[in-house]
Amino acid sequence: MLLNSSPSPTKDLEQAKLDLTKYGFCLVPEVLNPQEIELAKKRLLEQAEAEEELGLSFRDGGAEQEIKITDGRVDKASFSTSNGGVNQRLWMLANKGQCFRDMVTHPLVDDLVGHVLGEDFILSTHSANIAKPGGVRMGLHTDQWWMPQPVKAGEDYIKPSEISRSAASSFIEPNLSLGISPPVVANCMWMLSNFSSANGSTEVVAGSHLTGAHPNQEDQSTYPIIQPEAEAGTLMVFDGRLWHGTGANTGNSDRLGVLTTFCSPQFRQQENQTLGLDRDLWDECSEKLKTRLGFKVWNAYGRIESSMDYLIDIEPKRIKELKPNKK
Ligand SMILES: O=C(O)CCC(=O)C(=O)O
Repeated sequence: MLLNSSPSPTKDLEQAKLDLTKYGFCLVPEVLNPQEIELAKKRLLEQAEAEEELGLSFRDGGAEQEIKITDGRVDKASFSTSNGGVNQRLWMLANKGQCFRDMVTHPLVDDLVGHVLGEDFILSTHSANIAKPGGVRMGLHTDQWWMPQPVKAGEDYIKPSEISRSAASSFIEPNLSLGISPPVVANCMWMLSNFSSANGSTEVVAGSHLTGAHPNQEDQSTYPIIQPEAEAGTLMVFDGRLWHGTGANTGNSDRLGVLTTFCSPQFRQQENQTLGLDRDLWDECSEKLKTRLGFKVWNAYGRIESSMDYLIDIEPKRIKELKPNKK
């Protein structure tokens, strides 16, 4: 059932877990103190400016932005200011500052993401979204749109590799007698500025995580969308099934948010954290961070050779084609 109310920000973690279960999200205020907010903001804005200067900046959310498809592939150049992009996205934050790496291993993440996914989970994507004035609604979606729906034994199903972001009708109106999929993703939004409906606070539909349905991509006008208003330093944790998306920024200031998305260890990470990690950071990564980045073998998955290896190395020993010496 879709709800028309929002949980209040709370520092009581038991209440936050109840909120996550009921509403699909919770808000914990003052998780980052004023110094931590300033540090993360400074690092983010510096990085954003440098990426812009170097032509590396990724922009979306433009009202007139046209996403070009060339030879069946999305043209990367579509995501630029010259093509009408507005909101600036920064990816692979694990490489871009200690303040961001600290978010991945934060004790509240253990507790609240662990409440949704269990003890073992890995970083799927660590990104920032600077929602800028003029940016339009992203549109509601879930963070596990690719999750196969429950099916009746022996009946036809959508082949897993053919599931698309545009949500087939069986995803929009699922057969609830078959049950619903559990969460396999949980997301953290670290608010680095005050979030309001004017500056594009994340749109959410409370209770949507328990409907088994995905939002209709064509028409979202009837959904009871809420935009939580909260102070900088607040952490919003949400269930991967929750309908959500960036709101339109109709104000005149940037909304700064960092999204740390986790998935359970049997799913593919959105950013390739193990290949993408800056090699120079390896020696300073704690075992906990390495585990979160996906270097820990999970029930023999993610290994290179022996399934008994606990962590894989960043420069693993690769056993190549061999021949015995004796012959
Ligand atoms: O920026 C936000 O508020 C949410 C962003 C989001 O939903 C996404 O990037 O998938």
